[in-house]
Amino acid sequence: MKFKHLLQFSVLMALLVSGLGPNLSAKAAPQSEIIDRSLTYWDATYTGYVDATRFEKWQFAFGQTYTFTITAIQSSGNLIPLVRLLDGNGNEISTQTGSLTSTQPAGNYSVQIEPLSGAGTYNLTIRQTNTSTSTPTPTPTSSPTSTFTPTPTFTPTPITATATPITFTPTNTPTSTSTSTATATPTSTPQTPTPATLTPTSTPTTTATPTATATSTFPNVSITVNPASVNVNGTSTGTVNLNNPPVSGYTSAEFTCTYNPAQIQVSNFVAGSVFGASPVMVVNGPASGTFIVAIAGSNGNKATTSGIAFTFSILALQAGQANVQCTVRVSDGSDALTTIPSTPTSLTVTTPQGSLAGQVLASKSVTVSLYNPDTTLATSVAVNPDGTFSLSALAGTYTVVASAEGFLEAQGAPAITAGNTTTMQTVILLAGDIDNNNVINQLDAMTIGMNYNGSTPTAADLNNDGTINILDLELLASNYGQSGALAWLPQ
Ligand SMILES: [Ca+2]
Ligand SMILES: [Ca+2]
Repeated sequence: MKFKHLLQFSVLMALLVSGLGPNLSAKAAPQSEIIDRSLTYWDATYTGYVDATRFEKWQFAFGQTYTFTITAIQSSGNLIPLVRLLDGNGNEISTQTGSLTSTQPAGNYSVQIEPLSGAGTYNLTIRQTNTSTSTPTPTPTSSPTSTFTPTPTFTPTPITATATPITFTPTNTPTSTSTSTATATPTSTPQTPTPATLTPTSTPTTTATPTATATSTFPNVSITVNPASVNVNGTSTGTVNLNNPPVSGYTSAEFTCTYNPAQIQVSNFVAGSVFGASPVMVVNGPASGTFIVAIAGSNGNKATTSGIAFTFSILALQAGQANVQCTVRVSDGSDALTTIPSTPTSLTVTTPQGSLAGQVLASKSVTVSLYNPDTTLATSVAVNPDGTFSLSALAGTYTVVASAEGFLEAQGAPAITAGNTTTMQTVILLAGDIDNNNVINQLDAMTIGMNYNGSTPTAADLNNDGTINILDLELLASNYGQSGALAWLPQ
């Protein structure tokens, strides 16, 4: 954690002397007003606003040489900030878009922020980038005070800190049967934060302890989908549960829910029983990824215990994680709505896949390749030593080819269906097509003769023992005259 350092106490005095009047620069457009401001602390974040007619000049002073980086980052609007470093006389030292780094000796300076284009607010920081030769500047060690006239012995806070320590409210509420251990303590460090770089380092995690010894008691909503994973075009049911309503009960609840309409379709909203018999329910939408369900207990019925508020149907359209989240407001009958926490859900949508399996026997290593209808290769796999293989592919019809060097191929056209395994008949490849022209004939035998007792070409070593000889010729001869791919059928 860095601490902010006082840049120079004298800058405040300089400001008092210079007053608040505009200090026009030769760099400014004639019609532009320049607002003087002060840049007093290292690492603090200052906010400002500039447009075509308003520039801001931040004064600061160094008591020694510093290497530093000044950064202006647009925080609203379409502003592209220009950072202009000026010396004590208003002469330009350096100008960069967004950020600049410089080394300057003791003296008075200012940084002028102008729009390169656009207009809007920005966050400005000055950071010391090289402290090796520096005498440490005073370091804040105690809590801030709001007094505007600091003395070197105490430590004011930055004038404007845009990032304040964040207090987290856990959004993942445990389900009704789990221990509520969502005691995520926000790591708001009591030491001086570095505003521009303060990022929450701890995400509140809800540990659903299996050994549930207590039940969450705060009112909340949880959504579940069953099944939690479906294929494209599959369906699931969403259930929205209202948990732990107060004993005095809720008279109604409103669920404003969102989802990605490219991924899922929702429909068929059915009221549950948490509001008792015959609740009155209306549904707005679904449209454009949003629906609103409003349910009120009829004839004085209230939701006093946990239960199902409503269910809905989900049709999966596209693979991925489909989230459904709701903002929930409840009424206790006193004509006011209260928002209660709601835990979103996620439906896993998978692309329908199936498997192809089988066994191919040959004395050489075999590859099984699956081709799409357009003859492009979908996938391929080397068979196991025992000839078995299994591969996965999207549902569809393919051409499957089993091939081995020096062997005629086997070829089939299996259909692969989602979630199923299509098993091919066991096939024995025919040895002898050494030149791979789809026929076993005298030309293949000649290759064995020409390379007799050799080891290459390996296609001629049909029994895969490392030597081309009579044993290979035997294999070839047993299939002599065969041609074409073997028909390979599913079981
Ligand atoms: Ca051949
Ligand atoms: Ca051999």
